[in-house]
Amino acid sequence: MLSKGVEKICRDIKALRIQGARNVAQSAIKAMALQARESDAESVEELKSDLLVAADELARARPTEPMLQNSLRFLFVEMGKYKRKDVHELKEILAHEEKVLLNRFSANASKIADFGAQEIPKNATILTHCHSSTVTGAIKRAYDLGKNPSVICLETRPRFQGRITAEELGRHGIETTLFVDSAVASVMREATMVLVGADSVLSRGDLINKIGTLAVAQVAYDSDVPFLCCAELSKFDPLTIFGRVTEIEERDPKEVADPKKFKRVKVRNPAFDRTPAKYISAYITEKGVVSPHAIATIAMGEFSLE
Ligand code: RUB
Repeated sequence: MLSKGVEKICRDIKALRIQGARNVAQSAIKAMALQARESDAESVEELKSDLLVAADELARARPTEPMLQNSLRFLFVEMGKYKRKDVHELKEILAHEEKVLLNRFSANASKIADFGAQEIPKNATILTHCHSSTVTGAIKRAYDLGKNPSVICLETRPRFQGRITAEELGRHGIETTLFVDSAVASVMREATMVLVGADSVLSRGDLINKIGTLAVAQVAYDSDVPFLCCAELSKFDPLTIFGRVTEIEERDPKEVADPKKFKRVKVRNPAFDRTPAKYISAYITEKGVVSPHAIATIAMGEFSLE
């Protein structure tokens, strides 16, 4: 049976109370450990079936998140490596693997912050879109190293995650300015570089990220402003190598406009868009700065398809 705690985490992910690919993946791993702790299964088979139900619910809470799916897959692969004796032992394995994965997430975020900070020139103005914990980590690291960055945040309609970025960076002491999304073409000339996060990285090096990222990338390209993406390699979607087409999540139109006020208007709310590799100068990963054309090879070396 699904634990109440896991049900709540799924609801919070769907409602964007937990947002950003990394936070979603971290919460899902914590949810799996919670499911194991709270399960009253009496046999290993029962516990495994509880865990599969939880993993399925979590994976479906945000379908466009390879980091979530890869992390859940990793958990089951690791669990399969142990010779299980009883329910108690399996629960301990889950608790141990939760720690391993969470530590890996934070170590990788820290490495990307280091590589990202290296890429940020002194006194740079960085334009960013939405809220990526990986991007804010890199900008804060650059600031802590005395590079004096300033930041242009786009608000990111309809849920305004850009405001979360602006507030977080402002609190850190970084000079931050908030703009509406449609100011991107006007304000790009003030930017030294663009830094965005990733939800999914595809086999040809294309990027899936918050809706509006493609427009930012095209404007950056036309303005000769480098467009870099901070992405842990677990954002890579291995199934795109075999031709899987990434489906873009369409969220409730109510997030955009109240349907009662727009009775004869169809409102749509795609959550993400795809930025082709040709607009992307480089990916900043935990292994270093990588060209979009090399990212699939490097990512595939990092994790298996089991
Ligand atoms: C968030 C978003 C972020 C990526 C990367 O969208 O597009 O850029 O998820 O974030 P939403 P991170 O708010 O819909 O989840 O670097 O924290 O993984």
